[in-house]
Amino acid sequence: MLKLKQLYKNISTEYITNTKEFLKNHQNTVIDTVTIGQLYGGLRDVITLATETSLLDSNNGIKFWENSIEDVQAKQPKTWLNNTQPLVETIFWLLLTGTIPTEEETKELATELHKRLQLPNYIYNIIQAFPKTTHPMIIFTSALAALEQESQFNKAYNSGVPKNTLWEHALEDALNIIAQMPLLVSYIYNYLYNNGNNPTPDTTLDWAGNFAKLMGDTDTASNSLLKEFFRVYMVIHSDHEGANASANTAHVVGSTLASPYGALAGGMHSLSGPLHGMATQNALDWIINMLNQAKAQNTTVTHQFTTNYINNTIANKQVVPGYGHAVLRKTDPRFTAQMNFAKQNNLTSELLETVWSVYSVAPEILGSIGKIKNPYPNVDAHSGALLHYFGFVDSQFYTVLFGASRTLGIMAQQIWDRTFMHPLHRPKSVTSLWVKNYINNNKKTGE
Ligand code: CMX
Repeated sequence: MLKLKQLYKNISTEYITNTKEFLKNHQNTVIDTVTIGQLYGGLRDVITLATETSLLDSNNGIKFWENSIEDVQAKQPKTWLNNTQPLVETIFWLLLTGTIPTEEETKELATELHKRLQLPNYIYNIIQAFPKTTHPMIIFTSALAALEQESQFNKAYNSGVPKNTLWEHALEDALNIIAQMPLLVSYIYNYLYNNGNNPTPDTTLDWAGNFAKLMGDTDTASNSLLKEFFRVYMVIHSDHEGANASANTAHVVGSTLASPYGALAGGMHSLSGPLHGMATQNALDWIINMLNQAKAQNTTVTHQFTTNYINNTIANKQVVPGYGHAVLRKTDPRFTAQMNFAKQNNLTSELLETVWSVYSVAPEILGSIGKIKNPYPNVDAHSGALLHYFGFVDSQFYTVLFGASRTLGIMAQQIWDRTFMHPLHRPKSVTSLWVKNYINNNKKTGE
């Protein structure tokens, strides 16, 4: 048995047994209430899910189990690649088991993923059937939905396996999906932007190193800058607790016992909205548009220019992409991690400099508007400028890259969901008439 599977089985069995035993006498304990403001306000702060893989703190950002991004960077095992950034294998291992793998375990997982690195031919045909003007997220989500044909989970369910073994089949699908991701994403990219030229995979590398190669990295060093970039990029985007829009969507779909492929396809549709993952595309386009406007006016992006540009965006009833967050109330550590990566590697470009100069003034400007709860940048404010630096200039593709990374967290969550045997996710909704009656009746009864 794969060491990851054995370890997960041991850890999750003990964890879930202890948790269920602890919860047995607390079924009616109240930990949250809902106000009318929250009911009509996207359920902000309402606890609706228990998800094990990560937890988001409004001031300190994401922790994968107990580990911040910096902790993962500090604790990662030494590997055969001379890398400085943590590997996808390391973060997936951590998300699934709450432990940091050894070098040997990392290598075993990398080898296992390479063994599963293949796509059925019909997926290539489906991708090629799309006009090249199609948004890449439409191609990506369509391909994921089509790949459900390969689901081992569905086969097992339909053959009548017991419910308490479904997690094993979710794990099978998860490993296949993660392994397939570099081929799927690079194939879409090369089809749309690289005349269909697909580099050969390099299975001596890790997941992200091989992905960099498939995306055009010509530097053969195992720790080339692009490989290191994709390592850190994939790690920081991998998971953002369970109730963010895409993971939550995947949770709901998976709770119907649709396969991990179906859950992921649903989650990726959710990621493709401009208030969520599509903000990564919009944020770079917004910065480029600002630079173009400044150039057209023979000026530079001064404090006053940025203020006017932001105010115009708001006056046009649009959002400033890459700023604000439903949970975070400080600068997103994922923004900082990318800025640190760029500065530590002496990366400079007009776009990077502009992202940093906007960061130095935008929080004050956005804060002065009054209504925005978090005037600080989120992850999406930065990633586009770095991707552009590495030659990925087609911003429409950025959400697909975000999706490839978020697959890691969503897959780990699906496996935990099936191991916990969480039931169908089906909360209660009410009508506004019901709400009015409830308020009126409570007033009458003085409650
Ligand atoms: N620019 C302009 N207005 C903003 C804003 C921004 N960046 N962020 C929030 N606001 C506005 C809201 O639209 C809302 O306005 P109305 O009252 O007129 O409807 C008001 O400020 C209050 O919103 P909030 O409570 O601060 O923010 P929410 O929790 O409702 O929304 C988010 C959070 C992320 C959707 C919002 O900040 C936003 O639209 N940001 C820009 C898009 C973005 O970067 N999304 C990516 C988030 C990270 C990710 O998922 O990848």
